[in-house]
Amino acid sequence: MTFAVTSGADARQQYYQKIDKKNLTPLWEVLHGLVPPSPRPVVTSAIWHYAEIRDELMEAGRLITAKEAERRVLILGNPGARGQSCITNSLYAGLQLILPGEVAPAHRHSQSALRLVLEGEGAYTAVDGERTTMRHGDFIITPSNTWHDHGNTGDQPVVWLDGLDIPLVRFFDAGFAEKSEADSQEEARPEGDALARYGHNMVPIDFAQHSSDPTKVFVYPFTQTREALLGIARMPADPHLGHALRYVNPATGASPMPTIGAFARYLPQGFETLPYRSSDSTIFTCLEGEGVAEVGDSTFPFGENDVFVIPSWQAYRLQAKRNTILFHFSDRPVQQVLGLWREQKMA
Ligand code: GTQ
Repeated sequence: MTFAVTSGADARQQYYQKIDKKNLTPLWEVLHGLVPPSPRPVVTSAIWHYAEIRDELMEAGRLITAKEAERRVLILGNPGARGQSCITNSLYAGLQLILPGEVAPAHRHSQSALRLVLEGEGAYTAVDGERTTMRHGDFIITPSNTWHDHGNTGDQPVVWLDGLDIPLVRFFDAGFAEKSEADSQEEARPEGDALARYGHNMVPIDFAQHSSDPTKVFVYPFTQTREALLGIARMPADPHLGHALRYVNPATGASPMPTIGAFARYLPQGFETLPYRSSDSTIFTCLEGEGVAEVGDSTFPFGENDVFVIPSWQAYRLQAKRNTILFHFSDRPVQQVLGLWREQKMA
């Protein structure tokens, strides 16, 4: 026996209005949006040219102190998700300025953060009682719930890129934060201690770590990254990626922090990647050189310290006009552990 559907569009609309009062909605009106054949990111591709925003950042330095602001940061807000303080659906990025003599007071939060130093020397980040001096291109992390403060003991403004998993933690409603009573942490270990203990392909003799724990190494000096990239460049590059490396927790091989993956690439002058896409929306920064990113209908020429974002599953190509080093970060380790991550290397 079959049941004939007799009612038309009006009857359906009346029905939808009626059930809405009981917080019910029909799946069949939204199914294809909920379960799309491939990702339909809300965020768009975009670029921030450092030379065009540096003046605004320095102006913020005349309007508010780092201490008053707690963190003097201009958020890089994705134009497709205005007002949501995110650069991708899952990640946040901003440019942080700290002027000579200033401190950004100690606090901790469940959100994980990375820093990539763009301009200036003489600042430090302290993580759980150990300071590290910040130099151009250094990749520094403050894993979930670690105490951290920043200071500038030099004579130049220092700027770095902040990358945090703020939207991801917001999605889970799992955000906790607290301020320290002291602005700056007491030094518990001398600078370089963590790198010496954990960062030389060795770990303390009785040390064991779970694969999802963050790394004890909290600075990845650019001198080492650069040396590694140039070292592998004596062999042929991957046609889709160039010379590409991934930052790891050296004790486990996993991502330095469980929620944010970080990567570095070297593209020799004249190198052009073949089109590539992956399901992790990705934030790129150019540390050295210059080039062009082609994504969809957009062409983004980029130079040193420029930041650009490629949404999930949008094919892109990179061309290097000079020898170019790129840093990038994304939520890839989260997608991988959930079995969601995909990539496609295209012809
Ligand atoms: O340095 O702790 O850009 O808590 C945003 C939130 C930086 C930080 C940001 C933060 C921080």
